[in-house]
Amino acid sequence: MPPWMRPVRRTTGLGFAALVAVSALACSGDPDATPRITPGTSEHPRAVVIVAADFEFVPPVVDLVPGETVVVQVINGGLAVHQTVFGPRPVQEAWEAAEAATASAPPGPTPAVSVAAGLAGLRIVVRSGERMDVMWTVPAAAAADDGGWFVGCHIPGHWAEGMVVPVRFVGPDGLPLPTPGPASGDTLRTPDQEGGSAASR
Ligand SMILES: [Cu+2]
Repeated sequence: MPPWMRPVRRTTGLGFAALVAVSALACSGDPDATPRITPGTSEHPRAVVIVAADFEFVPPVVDLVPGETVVVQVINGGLAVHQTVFGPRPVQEAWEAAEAATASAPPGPTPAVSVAAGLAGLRIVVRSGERMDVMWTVPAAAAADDGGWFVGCHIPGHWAEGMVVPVRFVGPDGLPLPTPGPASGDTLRTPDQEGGSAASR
């Protein structure tokens, strides 16, 4: 083996070890393992990074502290246009219905759509390969909304493909807050309610 190859091989080995360590952390799935959150403020907003792919979000759960100010950083690592809509079920349902009308739109920029005032939530649309940063203050009473909050993509078909992750509200102490029960009259199903498969609506 020529000498110049050795550093490469050693680097590869270290990289694998590091990857295993990261995977073990990522797979723990224990809510108590959530790193302690220091709530963001308007002067020092906390970064909340979400990667959109075709067709899923990372991370699988988004932690937020009610009342904190964050900078939501959405990175679109996919080929399609994606969006993050933060909000409770009525907000998700409003955008799903509004954007369904664009399903047959010709290729090009996302058509302008809107929902009723009060149902907008926080919606960030990001094109392939781009990143959008938006400063936002989480509503202080958000954790009390029936059915919980979600981060979803409502480009037609994307929610059903699995582009929805739950929000886990946590207190300033880093411990998850009690989750309210399911909302009555839900019309929008999350993939986990469909037995983990892509929903068909
Ligand atoms: Cu999407």
